[in-house]
Amino acid sequence: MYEVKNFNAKEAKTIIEGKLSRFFGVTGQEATTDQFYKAVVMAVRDILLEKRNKYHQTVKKAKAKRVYYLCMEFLLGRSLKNNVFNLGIEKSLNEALASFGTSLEELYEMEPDAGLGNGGLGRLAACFMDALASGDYPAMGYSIRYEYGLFKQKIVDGWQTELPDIWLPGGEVWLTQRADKTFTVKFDGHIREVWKEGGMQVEYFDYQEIEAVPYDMMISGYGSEAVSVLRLWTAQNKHKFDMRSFSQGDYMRSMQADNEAELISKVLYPSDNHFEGKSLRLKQQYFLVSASLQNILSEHLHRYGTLDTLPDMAAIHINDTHPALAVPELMRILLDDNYFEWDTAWNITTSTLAYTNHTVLAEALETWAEDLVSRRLPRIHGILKEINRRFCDDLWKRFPGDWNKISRMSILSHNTVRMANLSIVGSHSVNGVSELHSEIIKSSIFRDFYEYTPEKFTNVTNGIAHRRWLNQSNPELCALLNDCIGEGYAKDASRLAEFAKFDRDESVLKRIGEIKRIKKEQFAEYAKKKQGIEIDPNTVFDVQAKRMHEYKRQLLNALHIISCYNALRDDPNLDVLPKTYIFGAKAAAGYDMAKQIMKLICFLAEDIRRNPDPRIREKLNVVYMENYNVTMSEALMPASEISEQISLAGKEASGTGNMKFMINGALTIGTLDGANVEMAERVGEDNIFIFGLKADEVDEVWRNGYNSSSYYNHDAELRRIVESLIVGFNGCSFAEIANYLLRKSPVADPYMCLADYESYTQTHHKMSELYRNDPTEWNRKSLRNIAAAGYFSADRSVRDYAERIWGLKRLDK
Ligand code: 26W
Repeated sequence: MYEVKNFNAKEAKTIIEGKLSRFFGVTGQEATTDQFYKAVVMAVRDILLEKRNKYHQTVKKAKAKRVYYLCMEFLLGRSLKNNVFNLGIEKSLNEALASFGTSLEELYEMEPDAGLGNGGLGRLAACFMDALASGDYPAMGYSIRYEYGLFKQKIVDGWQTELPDIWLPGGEVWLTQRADKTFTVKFDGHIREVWKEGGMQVEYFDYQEIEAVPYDMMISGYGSEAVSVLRLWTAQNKHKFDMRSFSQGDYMRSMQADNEAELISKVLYPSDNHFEGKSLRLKQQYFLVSASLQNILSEHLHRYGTLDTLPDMAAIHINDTHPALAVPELMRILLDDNYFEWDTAWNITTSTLAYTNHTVLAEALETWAEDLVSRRLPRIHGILKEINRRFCDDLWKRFPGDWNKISRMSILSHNTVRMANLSIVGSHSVNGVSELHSEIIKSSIFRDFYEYTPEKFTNVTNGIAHRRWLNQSNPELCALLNDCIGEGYAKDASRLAEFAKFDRDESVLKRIGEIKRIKKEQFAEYAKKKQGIEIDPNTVFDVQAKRMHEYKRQLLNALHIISCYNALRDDPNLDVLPKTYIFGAKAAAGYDMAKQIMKLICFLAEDIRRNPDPRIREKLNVVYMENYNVTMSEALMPASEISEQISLAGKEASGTGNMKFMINGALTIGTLDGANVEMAERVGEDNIFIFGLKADEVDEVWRNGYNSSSYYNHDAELRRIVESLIVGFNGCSFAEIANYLLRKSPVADPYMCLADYESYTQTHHKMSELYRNDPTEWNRKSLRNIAAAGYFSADRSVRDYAERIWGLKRLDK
């Protein structure tokens, strides 16, 4: 294991003073907190660089295979705490900082979140970078250095508005420009086929050139030798500044090319599970893929002198279909730049690439308009046509005459390019992200492909960076764990299982309750400071935190709260368990229904807050946390007692928030969807609260024609809730939502809130009863959840990928 040498408090102090003086011209007495933050980051970066260089030598010497993880999103959050923890330099730094009258805790607050992602897919990629380094796997992530990450959410009168997320001031200290690794990416222009000595060659002319300049970020492993590198590309105009226009006084024109080029890495698309065929997004995807592949291949060539061995030395991962142009781009580089024969090039391509699917929602599946692709990327379009021609020939041989099947599987169809089909055809491995999800893709969206090449399909259940979500976010719980089972679980999460032995130890169970209470108080303070909102830590914290989406059913949660509110309005003396329902969620900017649901929750919250009867307010509180992000999540997960994982079964590919709540001891109320299924298997069904239709039942109800009104007609409680929606909250009617649940067309209640309502409320009642009547048993279940959460560590996920998909070995010697 790598140890940071000579980094005691005295040495740390000298280094920090050196940075302060050289970069800011101040002494430790004069420096601001922001200057301390930057000085410490620079010191940590130096350590990371040294560790990385050493590891790099080891990888080189061992001629080890590497993984390259291509992803449009990395939702990193903050980095300082994670790196300090993983490098084990917390104590020295804190001692050094104390002598200046500051502390790491104070500096952590100076760091903006790097919000270069929307939700689950992006956070998973970030967790994987950490786990890869901790598992001593040689890994590099590739993405775009968006100038603006996911928008900052402001809620005005219940309505979400989006403000730019300015993260670079404060975030840029983590980035090292690598101008020496700049590549050129070409767009537009035309193709001409010409006969040359070696045969027919393709000439590409009149193209536009964009420069891809990389910025590297380093992520240290924990208790390991490795450092992962995340390389983020920035787009620049290759032909800097149009001097002629400028000197002719046409300033605007001289800037135009710069602006157009820079637009590519300007902003992250704030959309999650919804595809929009925007030209700029296509350009972003190709920009990422082309720069990354040029980089990977030129380094491979430099190292080994041939590209024949690429599949032996490199695994390139396509994270969802967003980087699927890696398939034709890799072919292009092999064919046009390195003169490979088609079949050899195809063999190398498919042996190197692997693809993970992260969603089954039809509206998320990317299909680009073929004429857009042919205009922006004419050479790539030509290669796509040839890939498809050969693929359809193969299909014709396997399924002669089955035109329907062939047209379903075709990559090009009805003037669109189907990115999922392309990803499957161009990869040697296709996986889903939970057992259920991996089964669903085989039997539904990718069924034809599964029947064609069953050996490609596999599952890797998602996992979380448990050191971030447990060790760093919940030191109080870790102190208890350390007392009971030692500290080994930080390195090996499966050792959390040893905690189960304490499930009859009253003092341990009591401490679990006390720790939860402390985390709730801390969160209440945080909410007060952030949003001026009062939360009573004596109430149960019931939390739903994730992107706002119909399929995740925040609306189902709201319907249940409305019913509780109605009951309390009928009888304010009702003897119920006092609860605070906490929501955190951003909606895609153009997603109206999601914004309507958000508004309902905010207005409901306000209505309750303004209720004149304190007996109601004491028992029911609803809080909508503004601008939910990674850092807020780190404060929220440890404070949660009930975790809402209530998507319509079959729709949530995995979920990873569910795992973060679980490892912090929250009890889950959830459907048998995504990874909830495996959580239930591991923790035992007595320790999780499962409700609602199962995935196959959902399909069946759907096949027989789902009729939400039948539930409405048979359930007086539901009728009362819908009535309340129409009457409204805080002076605003939500008749539109009532209509959405019951309308004639388009289909009413598309995510079946009404079908699952009864089972959901009953399960809530069961949980409340348990909490009130048997707090010890509640804590026991909490303990069992913590003990069973080890499997859901990203360390285990990346090990699965490494062994079963990438063919990587860990390099810890
Ligand atoms: C093209 C628009 C778009 C953007 C993002 C479509 C789809 C996406 C992502 C694939 C959506 C996403 O984040 N999916 C989530 O991935 C997580 C990690 O595997 C899973 O845990 C979640 O269940 C899944 O919704």
